[in-house]
Amino acid sequence: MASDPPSAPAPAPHPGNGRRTLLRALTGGGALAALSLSTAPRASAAAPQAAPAAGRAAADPFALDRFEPTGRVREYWIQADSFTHNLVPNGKDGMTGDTYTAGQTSYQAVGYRAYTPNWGSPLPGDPAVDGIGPNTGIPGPVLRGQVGDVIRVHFRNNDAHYQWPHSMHPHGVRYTPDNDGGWMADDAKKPGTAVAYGDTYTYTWECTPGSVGSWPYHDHAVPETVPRPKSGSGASGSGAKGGSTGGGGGTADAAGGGGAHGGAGAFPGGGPEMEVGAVLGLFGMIAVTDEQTPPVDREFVLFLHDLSAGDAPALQQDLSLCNGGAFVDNAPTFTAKAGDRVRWRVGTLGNSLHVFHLHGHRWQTPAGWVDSQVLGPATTLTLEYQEDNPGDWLYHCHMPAHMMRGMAGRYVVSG
Ligand SMILES: [Cu+2]
Repeated sequence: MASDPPSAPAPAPHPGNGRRTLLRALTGGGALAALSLSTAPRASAAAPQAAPAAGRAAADPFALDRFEPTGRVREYWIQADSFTHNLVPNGKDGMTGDTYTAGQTSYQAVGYRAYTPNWGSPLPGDPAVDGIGPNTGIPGPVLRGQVGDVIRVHFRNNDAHYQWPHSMHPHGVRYTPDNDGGWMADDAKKPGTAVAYGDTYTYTWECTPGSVGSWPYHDHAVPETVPRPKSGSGASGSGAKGGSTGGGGGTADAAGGGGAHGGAGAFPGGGPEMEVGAVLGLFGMIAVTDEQTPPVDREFVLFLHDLSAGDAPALQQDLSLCNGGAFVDNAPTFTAKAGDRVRWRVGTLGNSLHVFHLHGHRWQTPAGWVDSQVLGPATTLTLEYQEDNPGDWLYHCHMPAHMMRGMAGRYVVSG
């Protein structure tokens, strides 16, 4: 919960074809700085009057990414909760017609939820463009700040099921080592890196000019091993569609190669794993804006991630997920209407490359207009456009195996 309501977005005029527009749809903040440098000549040619990016370091990679505080503190009370989660709640793959029982697609999840102060009670979902989102746990609440703001997260570990230590590690914002949340065996007592079940920790993160964009946050605590069923179960049984666990089958994933813990390809599982909490659901989005961030009518947060029967033995097969849902109508259905200014914040986690593809729409990048973009693990894509194409559209990962395992959803635009 933000102690200061987000101030009204400064209605800076949309900079048309200027440099900033060209930079709007880049992957991540780090990539933004690098790419902006390489594309500056073209952008300058298109808009010679374009002013330097006020408040951001994008134009000059050696410029100081200085934190100049606004005095605003965005305060959140976040809890890691464990719960039973069904990845296919309607029991059906809306694209192929295949059906599933709840027992085949449910597992013990852990997710971040936002609470009232002192973790009193869960906040209601807030789908507004400056809201926290559904707050159902996967993904966690959207944490928001403007340049110069401090994001202060009061974290409590309430993972009653696994009772593992957890943490919160942010990307994109500025933080000191005590606010990093990344556990290392050679400094195992480092504050905030392994918050025990029942314990709390407060993280302080700063929103610098270089923080503008979309960034993941996720569990980065001690490696843990998912408990196995006592006797052989059908968890990675034969015939599971697209299955890659059990050490046998190959996978169509370009990013294969894992396998350190006995699982094949993109889906590990079977031994101690760093970030297994994030695999099971402990992740969310940080959204940082500045005066140049265009106001929008609709904003969608989408995570492309996956879950294997190796990491969630109750599953019948590996699933590829959108915000904790597999297959059309289980993955989120996003809605807009013609004329809306729309922003997507797309993030990824896991071991695979994903290709975010949106039917019926295009967005601008330094390389030109696109309708698909490749994302590696823990990278993000922030894209904006004005909606002009009513219809019942698909969004999906364009890696065919991922789409078949569930990484597809609807985007419905009314006229
Ligand atoms: Cu994919």
